[in-house]
Amino acid sequence: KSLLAEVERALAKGQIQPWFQPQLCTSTGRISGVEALARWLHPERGIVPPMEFLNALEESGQLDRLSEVMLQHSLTALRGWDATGIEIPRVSVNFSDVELRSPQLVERIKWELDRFNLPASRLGVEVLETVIAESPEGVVAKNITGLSRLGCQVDLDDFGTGHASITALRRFTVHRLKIDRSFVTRVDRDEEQRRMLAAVLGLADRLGLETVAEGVESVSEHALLAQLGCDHVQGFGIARPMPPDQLATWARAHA
Ligand code: G
Ligand code: G
Ligand code: NA
Ligand code: MN
Repeated sequence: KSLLAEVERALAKGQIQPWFQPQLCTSTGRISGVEALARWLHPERGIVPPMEFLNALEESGQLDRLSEVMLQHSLTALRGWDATGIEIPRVSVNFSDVELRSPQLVERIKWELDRFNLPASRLGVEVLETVIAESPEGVVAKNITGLSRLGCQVDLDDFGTGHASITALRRFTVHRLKIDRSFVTRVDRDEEQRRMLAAVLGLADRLGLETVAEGVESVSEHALLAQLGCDHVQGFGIARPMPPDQLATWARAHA
């Protein structure tokens, strides 16, 4: 049987769900948000990472079904954390370029937020830097502006690898740059790497954008990022992505 048929069945059965990875504010040390990352909880194969099924869904034009599931599970998790007094300011969901070209995107997200009775400020949207590098005008820009007007925070993912121009950064209403893992790795041990990172953080600062470092794997990387003025940190060194109940336990212990 084909991978696609299997993925579709898994989606329908609820086997594909978000896990959540926390982001910490470097100045307060508190949780500033969580990123929702798709996981296929396969009955035989265990946890299947998104790289193994995203392509199949994209090729068959079904990424919108994934984001529907991701959005619904993420907002459900947020309501659950709220109900038990765990402060998670925001959950961020990844949207692919395909979805960012959907004319119904903003309406769909607004409808889900209303249905869950959550303000748009509780939802973050992660878009790849390549998305704004490719299409500075048209429906993608309209959607990003629309989401921003709605009150969602827009994060530019994998920043530094996607060749977005400074002009595009200004034209699109993005709020935060997620600095790609490749700029963060070994930053505590490599002077050249540190200069690159400082340059990216300087650029973000001048443009009035907040920064999130991805792939923070050690205490010394975390400390250096804080020292260099990076606003938020995310990575295995803080916590791995985890299911909602584990995230709750982690957040409680961390508070
Ligand atoms: O979680 P992991 O490191 O395996 O994720 C690998 C890639 O898959 C990352 O680039 C991440 O942005 C992407 N990804 C994870 N979940 C989703 C999702 O729900 N939708 C989309 N479009 N991409 C996702
Ligand atoms: O492209 P995106 O930023 O969405 O990718 C997020 C992916 O990166 C997640 O799937 C997550 O599993 C992975 N990830 C998160 N933190 C770390 C880390 O500290 N090191 C590495 N190697 N991968 C990480
Ligand atoms: Na992401
Ligand atoms: Mn990224």
